[in-house]
Amino acid sequence: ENNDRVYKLNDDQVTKLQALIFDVDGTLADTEEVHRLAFNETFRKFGLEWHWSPELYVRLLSISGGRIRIRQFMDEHPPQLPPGEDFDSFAARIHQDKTERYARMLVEGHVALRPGVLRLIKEARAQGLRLGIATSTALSNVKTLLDHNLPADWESWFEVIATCEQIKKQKPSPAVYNHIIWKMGISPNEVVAFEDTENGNCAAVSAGIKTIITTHNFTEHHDFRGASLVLNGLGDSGHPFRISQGNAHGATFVDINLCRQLVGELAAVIPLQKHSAKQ
Ligand code: XBP
Repeated sequence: ENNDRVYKLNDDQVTKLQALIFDVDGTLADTEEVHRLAFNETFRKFGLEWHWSPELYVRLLSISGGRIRIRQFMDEHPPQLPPGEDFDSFAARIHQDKTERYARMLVEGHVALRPGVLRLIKEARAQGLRLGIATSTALSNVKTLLDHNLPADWESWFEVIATCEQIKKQKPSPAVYNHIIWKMGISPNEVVAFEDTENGNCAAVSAGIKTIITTHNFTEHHDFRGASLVLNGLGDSGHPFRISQGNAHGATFVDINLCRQLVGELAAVIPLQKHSAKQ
């Protein structure tokens, strides 16, 4: 009877999950508050009257990349320039000091990975999935965070680590994601990306990648249109996530199975609804 046949798509018709790509700040770990404190301590050291409150920082996070964030802030709050400096060189010098300060604070603060991050990365590795990092921060900041939160060989876990040093166009541009997909030689619809900001979500979605957003207090109000899931975190067994957008297919925490479902891999068997007699 045709109506109750189950159609199984053959392998080359099914999109298979190949890779997970992680943003860093706010996604792998709750680092934005440490960034904010580092910015403010550096401003004080440079004698600047600037103070980025949490409320102001929420708005400033709409600019990806700390140096550009400082430079744009300068336009509205022009500082007394030291001799021989222009806005660009002064912003770069301030940002360099902030980056060195941030590294110290990250280590002293023992900032840990967000719940579920290590579990998901290990599960992905165990299933042979490829891993990438797509971030607007500096490679040195990624190394500081992961040197203190992952085993010593962690760099070999990530096939591509794309940072603000290689990718000049920052999020919401899709450039960083397009770069990783190209380097990996895979299709964007075989990937799930993890982000925490509107810019990050825009960057991945416009690269054709499904996104899982894990929000925090700096970004929970952001507009995440186009995201597959918006959650308060990855969750863990016994610690279910809270969903604010999207369909988790009954899952209560993010695992590889859920990622496979998001790319459509596990929908390969499409049970046809029995046509009701009265049709
Ligand atoms: C987050 C950013 C970064 C940080 C500050 O990067 O936009 O600019 O806020 O770090 P992502 P820097 O979410 O892409 O990881 O000062 O090093 O930019």
